[in-house]
Amino acid sequence: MERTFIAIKPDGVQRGLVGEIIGRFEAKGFTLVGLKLLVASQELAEKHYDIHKERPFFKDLVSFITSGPLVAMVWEGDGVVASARRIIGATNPLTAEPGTIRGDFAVSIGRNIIHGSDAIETAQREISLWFTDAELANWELTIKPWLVE
Ligand code: D4T
Repeated sequence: MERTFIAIKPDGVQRGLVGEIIGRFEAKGFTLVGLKLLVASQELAEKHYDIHKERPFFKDLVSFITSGPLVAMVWEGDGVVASARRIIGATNPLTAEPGTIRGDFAVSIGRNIIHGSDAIETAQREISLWFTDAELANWELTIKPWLVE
């Protein structure tokens, strides 16, 4: 079953949007299989954003993401990786569509509230970076027949 890594960044936590964001993924019909609140270490943040290490915003990005608690999650469901990206909206919140999380709650690219894996392979890498196997629950929604034909 497909899984994706979602993180509510320190700005989303500080702004009291944890419940709202989790609610959107729950209401959509995806399954929460991993959840924890933590302050990311410098090492973890640098590994997570390794792909951006040569970019001018890398230092600020790592410093922001380690600046306070974030909520790390793994969500499961058919097509969850691409669907979560649509629920989240464009990287720049000013161009993110209304109805998306960034479109509804953010105005700045450096404070865009939430992260979601951009591809299935990225999701696998990020899930194993942030979670151990023992921290992930294998379970099925009992209402699944009401969600999936
Ligand atoms: P993440 O990875 O946080 O889900 O964001 P995206 O997948 O939507 O966007 P990204 O990888 O291109 O950027 C990662 C992260 O860096 C911040 N950022 C990005 C920034 O501060 N300045 C910039 O110019 C860009 C491109 C925002 C998200």
